[in-house]
Amino acid sequence: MTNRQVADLLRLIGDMLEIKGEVIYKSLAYRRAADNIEALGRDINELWREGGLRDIPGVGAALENKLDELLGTGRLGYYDKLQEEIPIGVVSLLSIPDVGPKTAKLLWEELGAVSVADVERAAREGKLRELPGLGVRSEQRILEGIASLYRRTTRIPLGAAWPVARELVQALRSRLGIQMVEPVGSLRRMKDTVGDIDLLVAYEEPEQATAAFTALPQVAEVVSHGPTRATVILHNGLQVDLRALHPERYGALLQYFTGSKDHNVALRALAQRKGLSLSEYGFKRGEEEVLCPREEDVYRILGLPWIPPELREDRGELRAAQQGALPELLQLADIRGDLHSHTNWSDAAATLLEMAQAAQGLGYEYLVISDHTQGLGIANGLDVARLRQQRAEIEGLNKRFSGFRLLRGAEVEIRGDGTLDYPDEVLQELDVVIASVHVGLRQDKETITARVVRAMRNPHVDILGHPSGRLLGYREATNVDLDSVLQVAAETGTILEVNAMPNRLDLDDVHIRRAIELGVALCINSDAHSTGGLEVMEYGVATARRGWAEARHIVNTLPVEQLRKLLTRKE
Ligand code: DGT
Ligand code: CA
Ligand code: CA
Ligand code: ZN
Repeated sequence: MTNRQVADLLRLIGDMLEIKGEVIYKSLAYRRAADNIEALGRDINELWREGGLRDIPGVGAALENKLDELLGTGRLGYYDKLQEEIPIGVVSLLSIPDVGPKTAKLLWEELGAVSVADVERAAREGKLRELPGLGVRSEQRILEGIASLYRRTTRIPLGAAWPVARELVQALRSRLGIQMVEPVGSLRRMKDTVGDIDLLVAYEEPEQATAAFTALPQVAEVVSHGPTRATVILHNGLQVDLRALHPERYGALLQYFTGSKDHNVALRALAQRKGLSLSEYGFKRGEEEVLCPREEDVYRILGLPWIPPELREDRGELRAAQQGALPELLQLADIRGDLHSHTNWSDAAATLLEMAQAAQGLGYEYLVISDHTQGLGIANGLDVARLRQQRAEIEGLNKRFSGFRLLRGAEVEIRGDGTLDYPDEVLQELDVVIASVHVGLRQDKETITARVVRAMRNPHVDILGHPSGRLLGYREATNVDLDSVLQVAAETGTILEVNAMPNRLDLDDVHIRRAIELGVALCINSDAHSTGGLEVMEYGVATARRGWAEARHIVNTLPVEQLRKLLTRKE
């Protein structure tokens, strides 16, 4: 289980206890522990193996026992018991503004409501006003709350959804020997956030597949279940839609459910111009059916090459396909190294050697160590003396490696006025300088843009880290004018980072594409704060693919000597 999953489960328990009517401090304790686990910055499983769970603020003996059970077995008896008392759907009522635990309990006990939709229906029928303590006004407020909830939509970061989908796909494969099962929808298109997890299965007996799916141990609640489709909520709160069908139509349905809607609309229009009609079941020419067992068939019948899912956003991919001008997209295997990582010299968990070994394990030829600098006190940033000590240790380690090297770098703070946190003579000693903004994020557009541009004009700055500063689902991008940043990057030869952390994915796909058009060099970095953190590279690569990136656009596909030459081009 990931930290996020553990945290979500603890929050869920907090909510359930509140609905149950337990004393409030119990719920608060679970929520506090959840926040601290999410903010841990290292893998809770590692901490657990080291016996260090009690180091997490808010985790005492009782919670330690529960976490021990959860991390060891993947299950929690306490939660299972709570679930028998309170359906997960009742907890989901708390997401309605103005509905607290007492009201949720009331709606459930009096009206049997186990979903937001149930409450909406009851409110429209005027049933809420009848309940004790509620009235016409509260009924109205709850309806308004539901409307605002639908507008707000909480989306899930790709990096949180993908491992869950992979696990489900594997479970279906091993249970039924189902071979044709794939994530579809925005997940297959590798969008930075997804609304839900969509899965598609081809099986001779579709009903068996949907039944097997709803019986998976990951499933907490079955929302709906028919012969060819099912919608469930998992223990971690994620919603999964599954469609199952006979294999002969798999290609057409795979294409349809991958989307996007806009891509599909454009594809159907193209079919119509060719005298065909295209639906999720395949093509029709008049009354004659043309089945598509493979997805390639759909595109082939329209005279097109297969289009990678990441490009299917109706952003010119059909025209490019018609002209034979689709990009040869970057692949994870093209990546030769990682240009941004942290160690226990600043705010991360692993040692230099551990990070180097993990990078070698991924087949990398190089890893840049880029710890935070002195100005970022909360991250234990390095002053110049410690930076030089670290450098000596890196040089010592490099003598022991063959076919791999650590590069000396730093993630240097861009101060409020655009000056950097180390003097130029120190920056010049480093192989790689990443300049990043971590504080003063709320400056107005003009100020923050001038600040970033000033840093980019420093000849020692190689890379601008996480350029927009967004944190998905948590913080909007800063006011920085990315168009100006892209222009200056092109002009100065500054490399822009695609930060692969699942809550960043920054630059995003749209700006990656724009950067490539302007001839700006890009790199994709994990920004790892633990050895496992290196593995998020795949999400950065996926985002770059959505921005039409080829290997030649990404500098960390270069062998180390060519990379080092490139890194001196500004100086
Ligand atoms: P999401 O879940 O908001 O991240 O986005 P999607 O793209 O996964 O959307 P979702 O889950 O509603 O539907 C999955 C796919 O099914 C979608 O990408 C295309 C197809 N689809 C769903 N509804 C429609 C529709 O009304 N028209 C067309 N053409 N395709 C649809
Ligand atoms: Ca979806
Ligand atoms: Ca869906
Ligand atoms: Zn960093």
